[in-house]
Amino acid sequence: MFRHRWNVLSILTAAVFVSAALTFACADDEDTSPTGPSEPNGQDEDDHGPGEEELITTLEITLTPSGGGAPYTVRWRDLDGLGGNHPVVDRIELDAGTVYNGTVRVLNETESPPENITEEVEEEAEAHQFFYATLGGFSPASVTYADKESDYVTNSGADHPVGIAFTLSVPENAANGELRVTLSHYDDTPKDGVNPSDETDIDVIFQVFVRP
Ligand SMILES: [Ca+2]
Repeated sequence: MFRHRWNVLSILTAAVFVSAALTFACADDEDTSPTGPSEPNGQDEDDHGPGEEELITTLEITLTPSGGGAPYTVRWRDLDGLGGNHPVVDRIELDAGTVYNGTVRVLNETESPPENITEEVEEEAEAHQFFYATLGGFSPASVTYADKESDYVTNSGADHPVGIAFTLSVPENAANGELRVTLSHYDDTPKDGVNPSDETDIDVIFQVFVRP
């Protein structure tokens, strides 16, 4: 009898611990701020409202030297979404002393054919913005926006950048480092063109190799 009761208590105790662990896991998942201390972890699982939740498996950047040259495409790809297998990430290789015209695309490659989610970002240009951070030895490089909301939608109010098109300037003193790309989604936070939202659709880091 005592043994049986102890077993029930053990199960209840275990259930409490499992429940607590799940609660912590959920709290961690919500911390996807691009400026926060959390590790970049790809797409989050926030509910963007009915019909708006999209899986982003792939972020693709195409860079073309502004002085001429072939376009160059790199991909961050995580086909099974958050968790599971690690993302497969191309290394970005650039030349010092070069300016690149850049574009970004986000895709859901679990669909066939792949769904181009960039089109939804364009349709909701006033509620989205890509942010680019140059990190480590690559921090002398800089990204400036090369688009506006009015390029994609009939704009109301201030005409903020969206960041689907951008210019990447790699000066002579830029070295190896990282490029972090985040896509902010503005549901509750007002978009001001400068500050990221507390809601992040995707958050990825590329290693960057700079040829001197
Ligand atoms: Ca994964």
